[in-house]
Amino acid sequence: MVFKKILIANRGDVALRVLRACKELNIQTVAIHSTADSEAMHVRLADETVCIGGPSSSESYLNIPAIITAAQLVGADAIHPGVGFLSENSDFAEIVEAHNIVFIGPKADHIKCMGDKIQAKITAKELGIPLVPGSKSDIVDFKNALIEAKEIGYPVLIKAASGGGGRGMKVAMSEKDLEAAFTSAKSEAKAAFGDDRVYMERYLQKPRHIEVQIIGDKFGNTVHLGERECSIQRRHQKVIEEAPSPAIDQTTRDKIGNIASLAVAKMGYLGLGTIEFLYEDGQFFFIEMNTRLQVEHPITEAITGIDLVKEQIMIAAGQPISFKQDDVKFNGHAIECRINAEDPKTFIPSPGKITQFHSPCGLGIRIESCVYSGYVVPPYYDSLIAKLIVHASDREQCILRLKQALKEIVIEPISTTIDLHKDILETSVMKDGSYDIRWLENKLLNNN
Ligand code: MV4
Repeated sequence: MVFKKILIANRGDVALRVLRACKELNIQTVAIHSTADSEAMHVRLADETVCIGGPSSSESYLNIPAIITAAQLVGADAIHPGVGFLSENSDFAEIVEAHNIVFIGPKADHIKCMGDKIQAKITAKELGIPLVPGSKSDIVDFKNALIEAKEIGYPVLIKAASGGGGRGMKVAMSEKDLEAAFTSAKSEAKAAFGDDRVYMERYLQKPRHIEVQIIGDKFGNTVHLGERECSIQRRHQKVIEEAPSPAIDQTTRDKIGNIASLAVAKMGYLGLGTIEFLYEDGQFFFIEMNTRLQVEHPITEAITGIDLVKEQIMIAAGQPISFKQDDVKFNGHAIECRINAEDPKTFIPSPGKITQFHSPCGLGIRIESCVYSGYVVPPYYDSLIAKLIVHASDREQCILRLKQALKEIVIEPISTTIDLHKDILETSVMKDGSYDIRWLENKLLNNN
C-alpha cells in the first residue's frame, strides 16, 4: 500500500520539504496551518489546506484534536509530523494510529522509550552502544548522589530524565558543588518537565557532538548513513552541521555506524532515527536518540544521494528500504548553515516582512526555505527561515563554495544570522575543523 493523501502536521521549510517528497511519490498533500500562516508557502503549494487554529503553537501545530479532525475531514491516510512540534510525542503517534491513520515515524513505544533519557541509556547499553560512564538509574537523594559521583569521578553532570536539548543540566566540578547542583537540577527538572527524576554522568569537558543517521524498515533491515558533525552550536541550537565529521576516518565511521545499525536492528526500529554521541579522545559515548527526521538531514542526503524523506514515507507505507548497506557510498563533503531571523550578534528574534530575497545558486547548492519576496516571518514560532546546504568534492572546496553562496544570498530587510556564518567560515578553527561543542560560544564571548 502506498499512501494516497498525507497530512503534513508542520510548517516552514520542513513542511515544504515533506510536500516535495510527497509530490515525487504521487501522493496528495494536505497542509494544516495556523491563522498566522495563511500566506505561507506550504499552504500555497499543498493540494488541500485546513486552518486548524490560532497563531500560538498550542492552538495549532501542537493541537492534537484539531489535527486529527483535519485528517479525518480530508480523508488523509497518513500524517507526517515533520521535525519539532509533535514529531517526538508518543501520545500523538498512538492517537494517530488509534484513528486508523499511519503515523510516519517510529513505533510509539520506541519514541516513548527514547524520550525518557534514563530508559534510553538502559536500552542503548543492552543494545551494545557505548555510554558515558554514569548512574544506572535515577538519583533519588543527595546521599545517593554522593556515592554515585564518587564512583563515576568528578566532574559530574546531573541531567533531567525528561530533558534533552540541555535543559535541566547541572555540573558539579567537585564534591563541594554537588549538593547545589543536585538540588537545582531536580527543581529545574520538576519545573520544566513536571518530572524531577535526574541521573548522573561523568562530565566531558571538550567533546564533539557527532550523530549517526540510521533507518529501519518493518522487515528488520537496518542501514546507517554515516555521521553528521553538529558541534557548532549556541545554547543547544545547532548553527552549522557538516557531513562527514572532520574528526573521524572511514574505519571509525564504519565501526560506529555498524554499532548504531546493529543496535536499531535488535530493537526492531522502524523509520529514520539519529543516535547522538559525544566524541572525545577517540571514543564515542551515547547521549540520546532522536526518533524523527532531523533539520540537518540534507547534508546526509548530499553525501549519500539518498532522499531520506521519500525513503521514510515508503517505509511507513510498509515498503523495504530501497538500498542495502553496501550500496551506501559517501561522496564528497556537505555543510549546512542554519539561517535564523535573528540579530547575528544579540540573537534577538527579528520577525517581519522580507521584501528582498535572492537565492544563491550553482552546482552543489541547495536552499531549503519557506521564504519568498513579500513573506512575513511570524513572531510565534522558531526563527529558522532557511537552510543553505552546500556539497562539493571535498571539505576545502565545500567551504569555498559555501563562502561564495553566503555572499550571494539576500534576505532583507530583517536581520538574519548570515553574517554570523560568514564570520565563522573565516576562522582558522573552521578551516581546520578543530572545533568542539564549546568553541562557538567561547568565540562569541570573546569577540562581542
Ligand atoms: C553532556 C555534556 C558533557 N558531558 N554529557 C547537552 C544537551 C544534551 N543533548 C546533552 N548535552 C551534553 N551532555 C556529558 N556527560 C555536554 C553536553 C552539551 C552539549 C552536547 C552536544 C552539543 C552541544 C552541547 C552544548 C553544551 C553541553
